[in-house]
Amino acid sequence: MANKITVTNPATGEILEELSAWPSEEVKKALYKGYAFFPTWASIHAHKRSELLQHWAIQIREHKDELAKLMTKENGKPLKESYGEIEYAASYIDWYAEEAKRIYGRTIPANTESKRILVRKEPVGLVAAITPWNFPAAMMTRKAAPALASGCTFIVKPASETPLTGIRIIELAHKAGIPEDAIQYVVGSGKMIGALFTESNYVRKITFTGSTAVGKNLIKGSANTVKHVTMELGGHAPLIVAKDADIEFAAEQTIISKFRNAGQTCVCANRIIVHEDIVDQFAAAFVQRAKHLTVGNGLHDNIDIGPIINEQGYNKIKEHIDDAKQKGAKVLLGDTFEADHEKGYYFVYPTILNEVTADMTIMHEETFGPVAPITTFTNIEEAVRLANDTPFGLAAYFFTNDYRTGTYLYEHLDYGIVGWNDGGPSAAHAPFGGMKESGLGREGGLEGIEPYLETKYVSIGNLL
Ligand code: TXE
Repeated sequence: MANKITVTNPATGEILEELSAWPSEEVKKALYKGYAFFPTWASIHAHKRSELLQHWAIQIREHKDELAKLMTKENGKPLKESYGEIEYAASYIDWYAEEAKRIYGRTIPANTESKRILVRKEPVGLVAAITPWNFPAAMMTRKAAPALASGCTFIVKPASETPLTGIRIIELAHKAGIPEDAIQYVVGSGKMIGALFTESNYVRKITFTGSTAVGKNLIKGSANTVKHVTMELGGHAPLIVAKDADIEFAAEQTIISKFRNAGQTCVCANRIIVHEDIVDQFAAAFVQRAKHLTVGNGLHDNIDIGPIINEQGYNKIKEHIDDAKQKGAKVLLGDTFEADHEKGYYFVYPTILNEVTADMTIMHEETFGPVAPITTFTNIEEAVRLANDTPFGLAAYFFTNDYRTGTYLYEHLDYGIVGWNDGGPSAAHAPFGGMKESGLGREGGLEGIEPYLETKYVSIGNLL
């Protein structure tokens, strides 16, 4: 039913909860509340806001067992990854609790004795966020924490597949003492709520993580009221293994980058580009590790790869594998599935494809699944050409122990995040985000608070 959001466990198909989608009048009321409360929240001094954020992080950590289980139930990821994400989510709050106290202005020397010029940083206003299902906690806190830290009020629509973790985290914000109108959630379809958010004059900023197609719509929708936008969209990460790389280390890191969250991450390695002289050695080391990865219900012990989020995601993964096989790719591992369309669960075993070529869909579209396509290069310029041959520009990885090759690569890769001998570079204290069609703006680090601030210049005259 359109007015119900049915949350299921993707590992079993079991219904976890049915939430009522909010009628548009309720969503509008919530937007008004956030708008009306903004001046109050913005005027609370920075040290107090910082303290409230710290209490929120404490609440999240105190409830980590409950939150991690809830996340694994609704998203499917292995419990150990859910625990990791809860800590990662709290780390954004830690970071922005500190940054709240470091929002500085400037004074500019005037060109006459009778004037003074000040530059102030002020919060933009009510921020509306739309978050995805692949990281139900961290994608929310990395938007909410800088918003609240800077003095903005915040409202979020969590992904319909995984709203429960996000809702619980917001309840914990209230429990920590953050006023209810400063941070709110709404429940409903992305399309309906997205339109209400973009049309609303109360909202000054939209922040979104999700598909490039939806991101483009939100940018268009925001144009009418000239809202600020931060967009963290799809990726198609290349992972280059140079001839001189430590092959065992590169294989180990590729496992982390590729198979975390069943390959359903925007930064996961999607195109593995290996020097032709070492491809057999690398592929053997990679397969050797991948074949030990266990697949199953993330709540069970020792599971490495959980289910795919839904049938749509599963079908896309299958199509990419079938297309690659038809066009001549060799299956080194996997191409194995366990699905029950009636019950509604979908598992894909780690799959490694070799001899992948540029004409295959998997080389052009984000697969969002545990599938690793391998292709080769002959010289480093060709590796860069292959890596940059995409409209996306989120994350790229390379493995080399040669500093000249490494320097050439990080200078020439058109990506917002580059991992050199590092398959997992994300951190709350670093600016995360993409170039080209992977997005606008950065989240995390010093850069992550700027998009929530306006710059006001005050010129004071007649002082003599
Ligand atoms: O994304 P959507 P989906 C990519 C990935 C994946 C594909 C589709 O390739 O296979 O997108 O996933 C809300 N207006 N990523 O369909 O639809 C939706 O309710 C406003 C990459 O799940 O973009 C959810 O809250 N909002 C990505 C959020 O948008 C709308 C993470 C994301 O869902 C909307 C997720 C609309 N018209 C998918 N339609 C990443 N960057 O990590 C949906 N939504």
